[in-house]
Amino acid sequence: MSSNLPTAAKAKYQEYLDAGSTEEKIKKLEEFLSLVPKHKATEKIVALNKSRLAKMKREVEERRQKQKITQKIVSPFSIKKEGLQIILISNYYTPGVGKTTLLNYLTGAANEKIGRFTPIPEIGIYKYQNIRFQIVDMPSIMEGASDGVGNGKEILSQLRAADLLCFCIDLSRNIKDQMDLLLKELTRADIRINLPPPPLTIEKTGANKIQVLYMTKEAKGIEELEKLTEEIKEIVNENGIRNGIVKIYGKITIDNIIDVLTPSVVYKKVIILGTKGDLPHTQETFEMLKTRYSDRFPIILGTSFQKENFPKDFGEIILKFLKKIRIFTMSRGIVADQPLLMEEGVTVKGVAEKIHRSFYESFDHAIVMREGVRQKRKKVGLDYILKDYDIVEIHIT
Ligand SMILES: Nc1nc2c(ncn2[C@@H]2O[C@H](COP(=O)(O)OP(=O)(O)O)[C@@H](O)[C@H]2O)c(=O)[nH]1
Ligand SMILES: [Mg+2]
Repeated sequence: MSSNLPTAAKAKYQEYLDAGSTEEKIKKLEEFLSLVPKHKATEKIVALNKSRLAKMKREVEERRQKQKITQKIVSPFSIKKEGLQIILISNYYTPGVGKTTLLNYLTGAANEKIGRFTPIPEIGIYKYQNIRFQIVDMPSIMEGASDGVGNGKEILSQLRAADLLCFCIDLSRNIKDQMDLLLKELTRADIRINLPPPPLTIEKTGANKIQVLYMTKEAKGIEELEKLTEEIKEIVNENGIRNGIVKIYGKITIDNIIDVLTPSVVYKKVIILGTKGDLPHTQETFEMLKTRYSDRFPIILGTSFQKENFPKDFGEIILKFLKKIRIFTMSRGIVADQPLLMEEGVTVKGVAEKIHRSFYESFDHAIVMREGVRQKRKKVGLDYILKDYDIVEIHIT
C-alpha cells in the first residue's frame, strides 16, 4: 500500500483486508476509494481497486442469480411491467414531495393514499394518445438505501428495470440535499444516470492473450494510447479474463472499462420533476434547480398540483426524451389504434421483427404512408428508415 495515502484511507484498507464476506469487502473497498484523493499519483491504486471491486461485484451477482433461480421469491416490491415504465422516486421526508399526488393526477389510482406513508409501490396507468405508461410510485429512498436501509435494496433493484426514472424534488425544501441523496444512493447501486453505455465491448476468445483494438477514428485519437492499452490489459486480467478481445469505438476512460466488467452497472434515463410550485419562494428554487442540474438532466419540469399546473404534453416530452417514435401498423386497410413504440431510426425490418418473426422471414415489401410529404404512399424494402407517425403495411410472400 502506497505510503502517501491519508491515514483514514489506510485504516479503511485494513478493514477491507480483515472483512469476512464478499459483501462486507465490497462495502469497505468502496469506502476506501471514497477516501483516496484523486490525482495522478493515486490513479493506479484507484484503478486497481476499482477493478477488484468489479470482480467481487460480479461474484456476488452470479451468486444472486443462482439463488434467484432456486428460490423464486416474489417480493412485494417486484412489479410486472406493462407498457413504458416510469418510476417516481424521492428522498424520505415528512410530509412527502407529492409522488402519490402525481400518480393520482396522472392515473386516478391511489386517491386515498395521498399524504400517507407508502410502504410498497403503488401503480397506475397513464394514457397518452392510446399509449400506456405504467407509473410506479415507489417508497422513498433513505440515507443508506444502497446498504439496505428502508428496503433500499429492493427499491433500487426495481429501478434497474425501469424505462425512465423521475426524480421528484420538493421545491419548497432544500433541493441540494434531495438531489445529493438520490445521486449518492443510485450511484452506489451502480445506476448510471443519463449517460450512454460506454462505446466498447469485451469478448472472451480462444487465443491466449488480451487484445485491445481501437475500431474508429475517434478511438484511435485517444491520448496516450499505449499507456491506456497496458492499463486495460491489466484490469481485464485482474478480473479473471485471460483471453479476450476489447473493442473500442469511441472516447473512453478506465472507469468505462471497469463499468463494462461490472454486471450490476445499468444506464438509466432520468428526468427531474419539481413539485409544490405554488408554495413561497419555489420559483427561485426551480430556477436554481435548472441552473445546477441541466447539464446532466436535459428535462427539468416545474409543477404544482395545487394549481393544476402540469405539462399537458407530459407523454410527448417522455417519448421525445426516450427517443421513441410511434409506428402504426396497418392490416387490410385498417390502421391499428395503438402505435408500436420503436427506437428512433428504426427500419421496416425492426418493425417486421417486432410484429412477428414470420413477417420478417417471409417479407416481400412494405407500404409506408407518411403525412406531409409529396409521395404520401410509398413501396419500400426492409432497410427503409421510418419516422414518427408512419403507417406501415407489411406484405409477405
Ligand atoms: N402545496 C402543495 N402541496 C402538495 C402538492 N402536491 C402534493 N402536496 C401535498 O404534499 C403532501 C404529500 O403528498 P404525497 O403525494 O402523499 O407525497 P409522497 O409522500 O411523495 O407520496 C400532501 O399533503 C399533499 O397534499 C402541491 O403541488 N402543492
Ligand atoms: Mg406516497
